[in-house]
Amino acid sequence: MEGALTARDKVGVQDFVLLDAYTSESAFVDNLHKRFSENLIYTYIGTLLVSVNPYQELGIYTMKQMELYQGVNFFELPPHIYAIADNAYRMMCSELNNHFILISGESGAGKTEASKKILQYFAVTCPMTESLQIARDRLLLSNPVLEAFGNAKTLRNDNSSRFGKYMDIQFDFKGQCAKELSINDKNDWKTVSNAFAVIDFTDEDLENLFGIIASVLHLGNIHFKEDNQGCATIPDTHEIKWIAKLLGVLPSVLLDALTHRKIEAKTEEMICPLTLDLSIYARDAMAKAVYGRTFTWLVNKINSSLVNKDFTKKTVIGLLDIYGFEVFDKNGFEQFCINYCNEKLQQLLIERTLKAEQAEYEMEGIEWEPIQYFNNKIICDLVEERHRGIISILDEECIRPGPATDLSFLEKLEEKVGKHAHFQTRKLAGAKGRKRMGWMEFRLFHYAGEVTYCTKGFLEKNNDLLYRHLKEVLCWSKNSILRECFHVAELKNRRRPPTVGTQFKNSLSSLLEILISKEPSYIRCIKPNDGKEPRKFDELLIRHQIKYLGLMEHLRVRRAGFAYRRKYEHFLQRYKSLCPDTWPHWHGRPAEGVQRLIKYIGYKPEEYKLGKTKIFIRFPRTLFATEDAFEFSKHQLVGRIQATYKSC
Ligand code: AOV
Ligand code: MG
Repeated sequence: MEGALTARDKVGVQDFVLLDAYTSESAFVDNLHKRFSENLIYTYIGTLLVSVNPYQELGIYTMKQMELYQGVNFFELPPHIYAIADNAYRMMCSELNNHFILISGESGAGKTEASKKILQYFAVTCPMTESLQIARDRLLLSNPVLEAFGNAKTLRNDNSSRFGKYMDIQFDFKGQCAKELSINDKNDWKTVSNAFAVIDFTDEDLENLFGIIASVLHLGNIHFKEDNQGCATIPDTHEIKWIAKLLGVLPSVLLDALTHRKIEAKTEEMICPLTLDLSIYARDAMAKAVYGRTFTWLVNKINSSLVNKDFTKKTVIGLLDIYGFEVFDKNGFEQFCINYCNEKLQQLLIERTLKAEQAEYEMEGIEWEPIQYFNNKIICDLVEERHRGIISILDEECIRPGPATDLSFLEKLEEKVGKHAHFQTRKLAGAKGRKRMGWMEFRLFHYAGEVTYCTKGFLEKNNDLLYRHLKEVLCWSKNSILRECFHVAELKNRRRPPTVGTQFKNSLSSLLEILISKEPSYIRCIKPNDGKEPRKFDELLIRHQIKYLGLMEHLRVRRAGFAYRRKYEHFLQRYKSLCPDTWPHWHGRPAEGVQRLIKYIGYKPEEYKLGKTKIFIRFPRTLFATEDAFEFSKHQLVGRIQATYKSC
């Protein structure tokens, strides 16, 4: 009917590939907005899922929904995170290869929630043997435990992940029976303590663990004073006594280690007092080392409780929920690391998406025009290149003899990478209407936008050295967790441990190695507003995220070649009712059936190409028309069946 609103006008299209004005960012935003207003938070770009945080419970994660999506072809149902999970699972089963689901987006966009939904979906819908159920419960319960220790409230998110989490979900093909599971991931104390019991923690473990956490809190309360010689003292030893008791060390030894430093000359050891600043540094370094290593211990402990030896075939779906791109008013070393990590993941996405697309056309023998895109490798190199990148420059500044400061590091940066197209020095800042930079700042042009970093604290955070004296105290602690975290062997090792920046770079590179060997699925999360409010669609904020998530680029890539591709079998299965030759059964080769079918419904040569195993459709309108015809024929069929039934 002319003039009437179609469903598409009201709720938008469920796949951006189907947008007529697909190059227009406004059309993209408009489609997202329409859907968001209807509480439709999920939209596809091909097989990539775009998700907008609703900041409210929508009732779309029920058992019923899980059942609905189980084993159903990807495009047959409205977009959902369950479809992504199910698709990855089915591909893994049919191709017997490993997959990973990468969830990205800025802080508060809904990444952690998305990863939990996927985990729950697998837990509920995947076949399980008895012994696997135990492993599954442990995996699910590791979430609240890790969140209790690894998350924090930030300006952007009340439950912000401060650690990157990658987990492999292993699947066993022997099992048959999925049981319902009650899932409670509320981050409250009861859940956490319950979870501890399931993941094999003894009472002693817990006592030691909480002793450590309490000691870190008490460490923050220690105050130093300066004596007449400029040396640090601790006038009130009340806190020291508590910490010593909690950690199982002698109070006098701890006090000594917080205010003195051991220096080794060739054959002898000298003890010299620390200044006020150095004592504060030592205290903070101790708190960080104790908390950091205990967290690593916790992760290892959980991992060992998850090891399952019962698998016949081990294929996995990896789930990566990582801290999102962060821009605050003041950005320090932590934001620098987080944003570098996001830069690397973006690179992976670009390479994998474009490469995969290109490889598929090649494999299927289809010609296509390569597409221009911004490859952010140049920014990754700026940060991580050996000897020349920012991390290397920072490391050099940390180890070189002589006085090095955050400012001298900044000067080195300006000298060595000052002319880089993605770096801006203080001197150039303010030009061309850009915001002026502060005295200690530099600016990076990330793929996601510009971020101004303040170098204050960079050296100290990168060094993060725990004085030997304090290490000794911790090695001899009576707390068994701490003894596992701090080994005496470490004291004998005179080599400097790698800096925090380098450790981060290395762990990122091993993560990427794991990911590169697996088949990817992507979920891109968008935060609709800064106020954590439901139903509020802040267009400016969303446009910015669309840009830096590279969604328009991704869409262009999907559209540059062919909007849709489908295996001959699947295409035929869905649309066979449209052609008398193929309905109700086609006994020949599927490719031939598809040829008959599209000839019958009148596809023009420029509208499609036939690959080796798939049909490629260039324009969405072609698919629309086919889909509409299919819907129409379905109603007729139903009508016919009803009519027959009535006449009986
Ligand atoms: P993040 O993981 O992307 O941020 P979260 O997943 O923690 O963000 O989401 C932030 C908050 O948004 C959650 O605590 C929920 O209140 C709400 N939320 C997110 N997704 C949904 C959903 N699908 N349905 C309902 N509410 C949702 V960070 O870890 O800070 O980068 O570092
Ligand atoms: Mg998170």
